[in-house]
Amino acid sequence: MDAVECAAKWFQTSQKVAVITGAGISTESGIPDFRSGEGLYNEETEQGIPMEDVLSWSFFSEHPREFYRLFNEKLLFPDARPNTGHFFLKRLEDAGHDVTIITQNIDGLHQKAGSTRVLELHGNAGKIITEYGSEKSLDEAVRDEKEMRVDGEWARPAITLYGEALDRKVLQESVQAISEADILLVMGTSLNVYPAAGLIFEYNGNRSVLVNREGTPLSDGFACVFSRPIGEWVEEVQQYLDAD
Ligand code: CNA
Repeated sequence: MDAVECAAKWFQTSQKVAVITGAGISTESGIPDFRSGEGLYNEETEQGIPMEDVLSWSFFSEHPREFYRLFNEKLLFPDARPNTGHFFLKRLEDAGHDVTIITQNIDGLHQKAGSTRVLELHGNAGKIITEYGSEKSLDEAVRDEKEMRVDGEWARPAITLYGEALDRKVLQESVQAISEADILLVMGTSLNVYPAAGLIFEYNGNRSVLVNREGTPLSDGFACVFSRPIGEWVEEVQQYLDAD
């Protein structure tokens, strides 16, 4: 079935919607993803270290100055606004669906769009964690290129770095939402990063939809695949729903 028609039809008869999103849902807000042609992974530091290695625990602990410089420069987009894709998910919620968004993104744009149930697998770049474990807004931190501090306490960005474990509670809630979902919608992810990518196997139904510009290693397992920009898919699904 066509990936617009199948999704639109399934939304009409699905109460519980689980959505897995990745960096591709935010590119239309001007935030680069990692693996597209213009993505961040094609960039490297002045010393030739690829961005993927920069975002690791080992790089952070060994080169905090360089880490903070790149974090400030490449990962913070305080002015980015949600786009059609984020707002579409909020509209599903407004229409009465029970929507859980499981996101790999650290940009907070689902919340800015108004979605209320957002599980952040890799944390949030707009937050920090202090030395003694309290979570605060990044705005409260005094930061320079070398480090972050809040009220004298050392702090770090509240994001999961490569080499670090994901938050167990967030992971458990994600598994539960996906396993109970009537429909699984996956948007803007290359399905390359685990354990996030492996969450699709928790889905028990046959209403799975992938909306991603490029093919992924797991695309064949989806019932419907749309291989164009998310904005186009949303527009076409919306037209279908409005016409009904
Ligand atoms: P990725 O590996 O960069 O994949 C993104 C996918 O989205 C690619 O396959 C693209 O083809 C696709 N894509 C890009 N734009 C569009 C579009 N407009 N419509 C449809 N498809 C599109 O990113 P993943 O999320 O899969 O990788 C996981 C990493 C990326 C996570 O750890 C994130 O934290 C990290 N990341 C997050 C952000 C963010 O928060 N916005 C930005 C960059 C990287």
